[in-house]
Amino acid sequence: MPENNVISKHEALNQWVEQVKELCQPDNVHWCDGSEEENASLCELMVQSETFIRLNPEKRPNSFLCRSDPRDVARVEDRTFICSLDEADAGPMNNWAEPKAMHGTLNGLFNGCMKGRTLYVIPFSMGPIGSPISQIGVELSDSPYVVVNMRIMTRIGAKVLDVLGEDGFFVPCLHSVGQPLAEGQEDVSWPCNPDNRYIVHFPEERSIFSFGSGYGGNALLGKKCLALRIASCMARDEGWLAEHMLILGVKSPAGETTYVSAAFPSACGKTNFAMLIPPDEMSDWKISTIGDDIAWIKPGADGRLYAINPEAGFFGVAPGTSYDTNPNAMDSMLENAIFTNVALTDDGDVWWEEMTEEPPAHLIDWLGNDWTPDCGRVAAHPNSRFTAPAAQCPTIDPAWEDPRGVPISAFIFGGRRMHDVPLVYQAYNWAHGVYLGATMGSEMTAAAEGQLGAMRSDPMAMLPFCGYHMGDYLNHWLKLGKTLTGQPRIFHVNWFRKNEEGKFLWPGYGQNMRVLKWIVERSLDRAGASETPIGWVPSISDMELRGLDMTEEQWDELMAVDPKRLMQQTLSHEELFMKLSDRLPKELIFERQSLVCRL
Ligand code: O2Y
Ligand code: MN
Repeated sequence: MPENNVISKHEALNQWVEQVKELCQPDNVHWCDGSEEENASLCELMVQSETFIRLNPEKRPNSFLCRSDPRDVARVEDRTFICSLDEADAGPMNNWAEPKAMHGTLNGLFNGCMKGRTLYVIPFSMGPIGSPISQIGVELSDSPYVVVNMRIMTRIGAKVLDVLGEDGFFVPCLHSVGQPLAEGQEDVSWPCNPDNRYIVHFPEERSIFSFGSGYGGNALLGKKCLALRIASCMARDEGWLAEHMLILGVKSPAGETTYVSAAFPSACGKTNFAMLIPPDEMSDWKISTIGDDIAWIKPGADGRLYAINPEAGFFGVAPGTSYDTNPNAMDSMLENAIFTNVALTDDGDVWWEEMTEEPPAHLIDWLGNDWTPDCGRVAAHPNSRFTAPAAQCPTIDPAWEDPRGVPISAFIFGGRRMHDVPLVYQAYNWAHGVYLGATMGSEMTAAAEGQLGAMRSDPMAMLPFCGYHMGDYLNHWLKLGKTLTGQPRIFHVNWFRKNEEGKFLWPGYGQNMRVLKWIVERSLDRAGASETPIGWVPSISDMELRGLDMTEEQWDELMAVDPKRLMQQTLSHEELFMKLSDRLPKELIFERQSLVCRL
């Protein structure tokens, strides 16, 4: 590792690093400066240890493939804990453990857990360095894979320590793969401890501990742990929003950019939507990307909401991503990218399902085995990922690092719903919009746990990511809305409706631009709509459908609402409402009653 001059003047941080060193007993401590040289040296170290495979530099410069332990391939919701002082504050949707007892458990686990390894100190900023909306974290990790991924996903290094100064606030994040090495013991390529995983948040302390996993959201602690679970608690206490939302800009032919933020449950195409390319007939409209997963949103002095993307990269699902579905994502990962659990081609590049129409004749699959198209197995793991710098995205918005954030004109909620839910509709007002967000959900895909096709209720796509009681969270949304003079309009979309033959009624992808245009124009009071029991809906004449081969009958089928079925659906929210009943805002019960009456 190259020598560096990273020196922290922050007494509390230095003391904490000393304490962790005593407890975890690493062989070395390295303070990360975030430099190119440091990154190159860590990548080379991982090539030597066979954690990384260097990809063909002519095809994919400065990029690496990594294969995880097959037992460590995704977030682990059942091992994720919110340790609030009062169990009731964690709410019924989170796993809770008593904080003192959990600290005891963690102390036992972390004791000596870094023997034979290096402890990396990773100061990171969520959001542009120095923005008033940004937050600083420091992750202590024994995984070099975490360092190089955090370097893409956040802003790391000495410049963060400069902002932190002598007494700035930071969120301490302690991570270990949980596999110490005895004297002389050889390491494995992906150390982890799958039988002993703990992803733990202490909301009052604003601290995070993660043990036993090296993968994604379990280990890159700036993402789901800090930017959503801990930040949602900060946002509640300080009057802002930390949301599982993409942010995009829509530039009209007149050159006016309107920003919208959208929440979809995990694996519902957020990255594709954030980088959408309009269809040919609408090529005078442009989409720009601020972020694909998380939004931090604060009220401005003018009564509007302003959003930043706290992240600096994309940790996107690889399978299904292609030059057909998302050319901008494909271009974002042309170089300086890390691929986890995808397949390796014979010429040293990567491949995954649906990347190309024809699969290569031979691959090495995500488990390191030979693979051929007829072998009956997938080549890439369904949750395999690319880590790519946001700055490499061709549609990245010029204001994506503006420390003030961008003004939000509309919120969009959506899910994967095969039946009943129309393509798009607009809430009557803020409280109705919060009700739509609260009651949103998705039908489970094969990749998700649970019964195929069953509805999973996922309020505002925050079910796995809200660091406190969901009833309090919805109340926070309602309260915040009342303070705004420039409330964003709220919409619900469903790209996934099917007809009786099981065929999609809407083409999706770039064609979603047509829906976005209506949403943006409604937000600016420039588009028509009809009032219906569910909200404002576009008539066929309100939508730009030029070039899309869609008949009036097909449009009606796409937008149809069967009052009986909708009533059933509305009543099925009872389960969620009962779960939250002790803290469910009365306004939402009122919204439900009003909907029932309208139906
Ligand atoms: O499986 C993981 O650890 C990644 S989960 C993830 C990654 C990027 C963006 N969103 C998600 C999610 O689960 O919502
Ligand atoms: Mn996500």
